This record gives sequence, C-alpha cells and structure tokens, in this order.
Amino acid sequence: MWLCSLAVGLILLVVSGTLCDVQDICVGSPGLPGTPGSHGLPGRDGRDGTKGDPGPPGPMGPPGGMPGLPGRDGLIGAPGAPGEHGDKGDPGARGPPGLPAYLDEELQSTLHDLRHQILQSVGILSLKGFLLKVGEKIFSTNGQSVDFEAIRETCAKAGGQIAVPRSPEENAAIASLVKKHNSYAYLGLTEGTTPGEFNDLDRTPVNYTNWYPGEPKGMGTERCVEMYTNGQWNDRNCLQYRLTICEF
Ligand code: MAN
Ligand code: CA
Repeated sequence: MWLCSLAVGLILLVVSGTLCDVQDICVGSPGLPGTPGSHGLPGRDGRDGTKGDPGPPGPMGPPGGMPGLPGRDGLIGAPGAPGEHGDKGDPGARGPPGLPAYLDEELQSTLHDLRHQILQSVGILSLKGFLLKVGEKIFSTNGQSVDFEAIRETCAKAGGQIAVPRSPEENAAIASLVKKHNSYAYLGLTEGTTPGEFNDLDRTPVNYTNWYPGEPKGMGTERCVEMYTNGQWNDRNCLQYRLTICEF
C-alpha cells in the first residue's frame, strides 16, 4: 500500500509540482486522453529577412526621353607629325687651340689610313680599267663625248681638270683611252693670243707637244686641241663632241 501511495504521490508531485497535494489515496486506472485542444492564435510577425540580390535590368523605355548627360572624355589620341626644323643655333664658342698637325698622333694615323685606302681603291679601279695611273697622275674617262666646255665642267666638278699630256708616257695613256672608246678626245689646251701658240688652262705655254704633221694650222680659227686615235694632236674648233678624259 505504501508503494501505491508513493506512486500516486510521485505522479501528483510531478503533475502539480507541490508537495501539499500529496494524499495517501489510491483511485482506479486513468481514463483515455482527451481530444487535443484547438489551435492557438497566430504568433507575431518575424523580423525582416536580409535584402535580396538586385533584379535584372528592366526593358528599354519608349523613345523620346531626355538626352542623357555627356559621356566621359575618350582616350588620348596618337601623337601628331613632327614639326618643321627650327632655325639653326648660333655657333658655339671657339675651342682651345689644337696641336700642330705633325704632332697630332691621331690625325697622322688617320691620314696614314686614308692614304692607304685611297691607294688601294686606285689600284682596284685601275685593275678594272676605270683609272689609268701614270706616275703621280691619274687619268679617267666616263665614256661620254661632249663639247669642250662640258668636258671642262665635268672634270672640275669631279675635282680634276681636262687631261693634258706632259710627257710621252702621259700621251700614250690618254691615247689608250681614245683608242679604247674609238672617239677623239679634247685636251686641256687652248690657243693663246698669238695664233698657233697653245697654252694649258692656266694659260702657261707647254713644253711637250705631239702635233700631227702640219698642225696646228687653224691660226686663230681652231682654238681647241683634239687627240687622234694614234695619239697625235690637231687644232680644232671647240664645238665637236669629244671623249671626256680628266686628270687628277
Ligand atoms: C682637216 C685638217 C685639220 C682641220 C680639220 C678640220 O683634218 O685641215 O687641220 O682641223 O680638217 O675639219
Ligand atoms: Ca687643225
């Protein structure tokens, strides 16, 4: 009995939570559970959720809206064409005096090298038949036949003069060019104030001559000198087309 009372007491203790409901009575077995009660009232609204992602852009609006604000500046363009040259500046101050040329080792060495290169070039051009070297003199032709004044100009522009033979060797060298090109050549000689007297272009009378027999016989009417293919000379007017031969 005490066990039953204890059980009821314990149940009552658990259900009521008070010790004062404990009674030492044992009733019959418990009835069926009752039907569940009706739903309670809806609870209060929860707190706001986190913000959602932005939606996709909307469709384009109808035409006729206000023009938008101007866009930002574009990229910088390619550089323009260079400007014209400015005026030449004033010359700089004069440098300190240099060494006398003969004591300037660098200059002497440069001159030595240049001389060597020039001699080498002359050698090559002679071998190829473009130049004829006779002692210190070099003869050359461009193969063109023009009048006396044009030959004089061409030779001066090239830094030389019309060829004048001063010796049998030089005469033979010029004659070889005349023969090779099969064209008479004018020589660097003109008639002086005395008819029949021929001078070089410095107006200096010449020592060496090689006239064809009977020449010169123009006596003031033929003031230039042509060389025949055999190397002999004839006084002739200056307007014929003759081979350009210069000397350097
Ligand atoms: C002949 C000779 C020359 C003269 C020429 C001119 O060859 O009389 O002396 O220079 O003709 O054409
Ligand atoms: Ca003549």
